Amino acid sequence: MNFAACIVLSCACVNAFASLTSVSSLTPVAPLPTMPVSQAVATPPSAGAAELAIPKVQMRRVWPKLKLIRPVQIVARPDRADRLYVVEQAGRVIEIDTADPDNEGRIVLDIREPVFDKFNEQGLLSLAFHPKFAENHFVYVWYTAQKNEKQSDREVLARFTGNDDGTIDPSSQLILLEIPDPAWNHNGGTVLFGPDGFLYVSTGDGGAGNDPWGNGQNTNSLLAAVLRLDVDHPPEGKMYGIPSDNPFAGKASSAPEIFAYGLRNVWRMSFDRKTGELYAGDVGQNAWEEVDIVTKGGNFGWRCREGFHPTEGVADRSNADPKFIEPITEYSHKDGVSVTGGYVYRGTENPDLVGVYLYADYGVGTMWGLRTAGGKVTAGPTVVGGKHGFCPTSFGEMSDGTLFVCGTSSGADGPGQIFRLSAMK
Ligand SMILES: [Ca+2]
Ligand SMILES: [Ca+2]
Repeated sequence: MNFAACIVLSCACVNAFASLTSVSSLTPVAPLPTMPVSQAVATPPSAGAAELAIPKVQMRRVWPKLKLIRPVQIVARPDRADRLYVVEQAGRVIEIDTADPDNEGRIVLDIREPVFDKFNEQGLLSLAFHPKFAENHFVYVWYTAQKNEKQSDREVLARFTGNDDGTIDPSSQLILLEIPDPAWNHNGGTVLFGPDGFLYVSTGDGGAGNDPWGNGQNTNSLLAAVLRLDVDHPPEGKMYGIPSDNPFAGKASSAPEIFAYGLRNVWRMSFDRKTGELYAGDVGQNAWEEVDIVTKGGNFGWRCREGFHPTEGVADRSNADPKFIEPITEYSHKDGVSVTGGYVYRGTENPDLVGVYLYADYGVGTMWGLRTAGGKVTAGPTVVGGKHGFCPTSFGEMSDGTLFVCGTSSGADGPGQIFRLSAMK
C-alpha cells in the first residue's frame, strides 16, 4: 500500500483504491464528459421517448453556513420530516434543521473515540435510523476500529440510543458485530434498513488489491458481501437474528448473515422505495466502476469479474461462471475512478425525474442517470450533470423523496458541502 500516494491524491481515494499508483495521475477536477458513457447494456426503449427521457439535473447549494468536515452520508430522521443527520467520517453526526436555510447544524453524536480514521477509507462510514426510531430511539452505525491489546483492526456494527431531544448518547453503544479487517482500505460500507425491516450492511472485501484473501468468492467470509440481519429478534445469547430466508440460513458451510456476495466494495447502496430493489455502487479496482441491483443469494463476481470484464491480473478470472450476476451498468476509468451509488428519485417536485436512478463518480464529480425495468437498464445511462471539482461522497433522501448530494469541494479535505437536486427546466 502506498499511503503517501493516497495523501497526494487529495480527492480521489476515499473509498476506492487497491492500487493507488494506477490512479495517481488522475486529477479530481478533470472536465466532465460531455457525451454519455458508452454502455453495453442499454436496451431500446419500448415506451414513448418522452416518458423515458432523463432530464439534466441541477445542483443547488443548501445550508452554506454548515461547517462540515468530510461529510460522507446524509440520512433523514424518520420521525421528523424537517431533520437531516450528516455523518462526518471522523466520527461526528451533525443535525440539520432543514426549515432554516441559514442553519449552522448541531452536533448530536461524537464518537471520534472509538472510531479510527487514520487512513483515507476509514472512519464512521454510515448511520441508519431504526424504522421505529420514534419509539425506540435506536440508530445503527458502521465504522472502522483500531486494534487494541485484545483485537485486530476491525469493522464494527454498533447500535446507539438517542435521547428525546434528538441527540444520541455516545455511552449507549452496543456492539452487534465485529469483523477482523486485514487492510486499511475497502471497508464498505452502508448500513440501512430494507422494506422487510431487516438491517443490510455492505462490508467491502477487506482491502489490498485483487482480493488476496479470496473473500469475494468465499461464502464463509462476511467480507465482500451484503449482510442481512434481524436486529429486532436476537436469539438468546446472540446480538442479532438470521432471517429465515437468508440464502445460507441453516447451512453450516456458509455464513448465514450473507444476503449477497462477490462484491468488492459497495460504498453506497439504497432501496428504491417503490420497487424495493437494492441498488449498489460497487467500487472497481483499476478499470471498471459498476452499479448492481443486489438480489438475494446473488454472486456479483468479484474478484473474478470487474464490471462486465474478467479482472485483470487475477489468475482465476477465466472462471467467468454463468452464476456471476453482471452489473446493470459500468463506466471505465477514462470517465471516473470511484462510483458513489445514489437513489432512484421518487419525489413529487420533479415529475420528469421520477424513476431515474442517479449516481456519481467521487473522483471527477460526474453524475449519471438511468432507468430500469425488470432489473435491466431501459434508458441511459446518460450524463445528467455533476459539479466540476466537487467530490460526491453520498446521496441522501428526505422522507418526501427530495434528493441531496453531499461531499467536499477542492479535494477530500476541502469544505464539506450539500446540494439539493432537481430536474433542469
Ligand atoms: Ca479493510
Ligand atoms: Ca460485479
